[in-house]
Amino acid sequence: MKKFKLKKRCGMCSGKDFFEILNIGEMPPANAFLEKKDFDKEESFPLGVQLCKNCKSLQLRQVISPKLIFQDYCYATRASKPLVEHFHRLAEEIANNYVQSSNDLVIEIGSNDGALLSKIKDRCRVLGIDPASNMAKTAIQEGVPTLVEFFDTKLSEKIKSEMKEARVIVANNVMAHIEDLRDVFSGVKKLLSPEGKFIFEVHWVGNLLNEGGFDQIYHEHLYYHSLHSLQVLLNSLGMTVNDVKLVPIHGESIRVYAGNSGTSSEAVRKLLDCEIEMGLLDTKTYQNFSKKVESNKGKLNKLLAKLKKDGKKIVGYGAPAKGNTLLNYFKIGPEILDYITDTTPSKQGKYTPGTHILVVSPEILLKDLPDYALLLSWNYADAILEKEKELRKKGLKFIIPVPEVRIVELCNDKPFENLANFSINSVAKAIIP
Ligand code: JHZ
Ligand code: ZN
Repeated sequence: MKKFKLKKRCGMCSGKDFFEILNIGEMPPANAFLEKKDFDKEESFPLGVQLCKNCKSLQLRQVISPKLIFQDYCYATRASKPLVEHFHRLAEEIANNYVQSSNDLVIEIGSNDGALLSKIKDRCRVLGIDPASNMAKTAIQEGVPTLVEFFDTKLSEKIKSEMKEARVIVANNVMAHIEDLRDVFSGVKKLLSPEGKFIFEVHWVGNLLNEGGFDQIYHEHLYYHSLHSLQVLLNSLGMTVNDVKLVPIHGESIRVYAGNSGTSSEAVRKLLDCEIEMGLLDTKTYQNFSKKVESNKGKLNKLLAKLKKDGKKIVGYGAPAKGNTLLNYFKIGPEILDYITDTTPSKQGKYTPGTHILVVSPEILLKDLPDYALLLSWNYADAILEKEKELRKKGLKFIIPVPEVRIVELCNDKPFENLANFSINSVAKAIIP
């Protein structure tokens, strides 16, 4: 099996000319948490993003074999309560708006531990598809039939012959991960009924550029999509983007509703206009983004160095995949962070890829009471700050690295009870040395 290759052509338009945007350097796959005994076997691969000169799609320069990354996968949807709630809301929407009879089929590509489908499995036929056998096992235990496979056109034909057409195909946080997106979209088109809906969420490149969420760049994410780039591909296959929503998950994602029929809504036109206004089709916007990342790196490293010099104890909070881009690129290791807490059982007791910081269960925080927690799962900041108010009352301060480096502490004049719906800014106090 060839582990890694450099891309020669753009996967969206087949263009051959690129601008280099950001070079992260070498790092291991972001979800390859490892045991101490495996440190010397760890493999790193180059990581950098480029912009296609022709279609302006932001993409990785290199592709790691998907088998290497996804067959044994440690990311579990169920470990993040806000994410589960988000998918449960989507499951409700699908059941209420699209499922008409218990014989209708809802398929999920990249179904992970089955968190979404388990919510609608009693209302229609469901089928999960995911190459990670460990995650599929959990899904099956939860009553979600799951095929341990990579989805492609060939598999879509097999499913169609055995189960008939799908009323809904849902795919969240996987369309950035697939090199041959044309083949996958073609498979979706074939498998979807004429009035069926293809509903998928991807992290939005507008958020990456605007909010500086550069840590979304890692080997799993081959593309950083805009609605423009997705629409060109879907239209070229005879599909229509019927509707779109910006959803506040992973920073900001776009949820696309596409189909084999119908027209495009006003929201589609508005988001396309907004992408043009934001400069998402303009090379300069991407070059400015890489400067912003460098400045963020300087600020965070300076802050952490100062806190360490002052004798403060700092830990990491959350060990998301994106956190490993930040830690590796900013060169933050165990000399800065004593450990990182994470709710995912399969990450606990292991070490972060590349930087080798121990991941432990969050219970340790109450006993240990560090001074600062670097919030690597910044996308759930509001929920986490609310959840950890006892710790914050005891003096733990959170450092939020994205989009701007900020320290968040409780303001004395704010009663803790009123924090349920606060936004980060309402209690944030920036102390940048
Ligand atoms: P989270 C994943 O990336 C992986 P990650 C994937 N490649 C992808 O495309 C993106 O999503 C979009 C922990 N946690 O969801 C659980 C706590 O410890 O931001 C998770 O390990 N305490 C498919 O990994 C991590 O943080 C908490 O209270 O960047 C969050 O990972 C909460 C809420 C989470 O995705
Ligand atoms: Zn292109």
